[in-house]
Amino acid sequence: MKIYFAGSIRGGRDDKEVYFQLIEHLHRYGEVLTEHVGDKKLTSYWENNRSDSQIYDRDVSWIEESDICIAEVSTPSLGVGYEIAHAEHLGKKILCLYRNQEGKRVSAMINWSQKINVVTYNTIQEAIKHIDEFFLAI
Ligand code: 6IA
Repeated sequence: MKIYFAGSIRGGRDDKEVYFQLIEHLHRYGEVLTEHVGDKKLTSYWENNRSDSQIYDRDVSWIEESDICIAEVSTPSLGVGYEIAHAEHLGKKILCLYRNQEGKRVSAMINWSQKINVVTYNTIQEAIKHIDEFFLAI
């Protein structure tokens, strides 16, 4: 099973610890193609010397080769939204995890797509339970 995990990079790294923990958990289900999303040293400014074209081309081909796309969408990110739409267009199974936050709501474009499974959570344990249920159901 190849898993494409999406999480904010230039959109902001406030949830990097969450990404890291979810990716750790996803290892039990397969190969996570996008480990770097959970890299705690990666900031929205400093990346390595990859050009945007290299990032784009590699990520698009990884989405194509993945079996499943899991996105943590609590921190809004243009790139994550793009990846979700691309995965949806390719007919991939998609799970979006959104942490409940006072005064905020997940984008209607994600929440209301009939092809995307959107779940909300309060704790990492709840998010992990959602992931387990998702894998049980597929
Ligand atoms: O708009 P954002 O930067 O927040 O978009 C985040 C999404 O785009 C993530 O889910 C990634 O899959 C993808 N993405 C954005 N920047 C990179 C990147 N930078 N590398 C790979 N995917 C990226 C270089 C990081 C370096 C450790 C190789």
